[in-house]
Amino acid sequence: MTVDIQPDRIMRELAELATFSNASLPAVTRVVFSAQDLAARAWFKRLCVERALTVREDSVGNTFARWAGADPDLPAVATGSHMDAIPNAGRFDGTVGVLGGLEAIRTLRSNGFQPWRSIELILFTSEEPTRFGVGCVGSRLLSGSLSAKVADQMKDEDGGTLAEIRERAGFRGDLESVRLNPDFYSGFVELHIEQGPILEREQINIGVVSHIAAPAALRIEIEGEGGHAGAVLMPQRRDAFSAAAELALAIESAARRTGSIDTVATTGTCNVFPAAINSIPSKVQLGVDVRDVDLERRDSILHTVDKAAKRISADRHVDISINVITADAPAVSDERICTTIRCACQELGLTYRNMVSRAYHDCLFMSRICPASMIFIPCRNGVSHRPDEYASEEDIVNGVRVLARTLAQLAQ
Ligand code: HGY
Ligand code: MN
Ligand code: MN
Repeated sequence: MTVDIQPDRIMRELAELATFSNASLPAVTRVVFSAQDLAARAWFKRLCVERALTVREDSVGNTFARWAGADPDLPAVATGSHMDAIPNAGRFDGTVGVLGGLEAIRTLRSNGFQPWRSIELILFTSEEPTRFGVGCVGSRLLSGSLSAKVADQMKDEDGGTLAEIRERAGFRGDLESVRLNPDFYSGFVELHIEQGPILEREQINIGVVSHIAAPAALRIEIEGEGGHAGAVLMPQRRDAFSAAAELALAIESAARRTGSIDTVATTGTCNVFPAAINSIPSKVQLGVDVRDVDLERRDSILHTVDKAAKRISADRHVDISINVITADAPAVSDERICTTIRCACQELGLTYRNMVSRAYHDCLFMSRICPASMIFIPCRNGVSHRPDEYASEEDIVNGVRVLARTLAQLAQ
């Protein structure tokens, strides 16, 4: 089966999607349920309707575009990704999987392919943790990995709850209804940029994702004592920021010391109060991200963070509280789907290799309810979550061609 993708169409759509943003190009900012996100969703739905796909949305805004198969009662094969983007991001993270999925479906259809199983393209809500502090909200709810009640009470930095914000965005109904049964899909494949340097460095066309690393997110509150930066002498201080800095360094050194290159830890956010140059910080809030492909090693870091916090709290007479926001298990891809992806690469004459995804994706949660895997394409210098994130037309087209063949094979 020939799978001749129209490069200019998907490149044009990726460029158009990048304009739905609160940043000036090449940067993209598209926070979930912002006006830009809602405009991008409406644009995407129009594309799906134009392609005669049946579109539905659930009560958290996950959007499903279905190509009915010859036997519509069989569990469908699914693909998809996200369109929300963190502040000052690039334009390929997530969007290649959403528009690439649409392009794969259009191409199969125009080549006269008729799937036996339906093929469903999913646009997941809130893959990025930007607004509610939790990543993959849509796919967590869909897979039963996040309680509907807890989700609806999640708040953004203005104190708005998910319940209020999704309602305002037009997504009503009980969040419980988002959850899908484990046998709802027969398989899921996500196309995504690697967000790392390996494929480009090794000059390999396609990554077949065998594992997705186990992510954890912590919110750490440190409370000391404020005061005048000139009048309070050093021995009397209980400086919350100095304690936070010591803890951040302890977290970094714990990740460096596990003996494995697969352990990573990042203190990504730091809010200081009252944030005045001549006032000793009385409160600090840290956002910490810890990951590893090995669950035990990832959890050993969480344990080390806890111990370091107790030591620093005693040494510096500050209070430290750690709130584990999420701590997820890793995902192991389905071998049958990985083999199907590898066969597609061979048929297309593309080089490929197995690899770990160090970023998390909606596929991490889809793997909780159906066999799943991912197709990676190279991105320039491995850069992502930055305006200079870039994937070439050739690599995007390769990824879409492999996805199209894989979906066709799985939908037989
Ligand atoms: O953080 C991640 O791994 C994903 O890009 N949201
Ligand atoms: Mn991302
Ligand atoms: Mn992503």
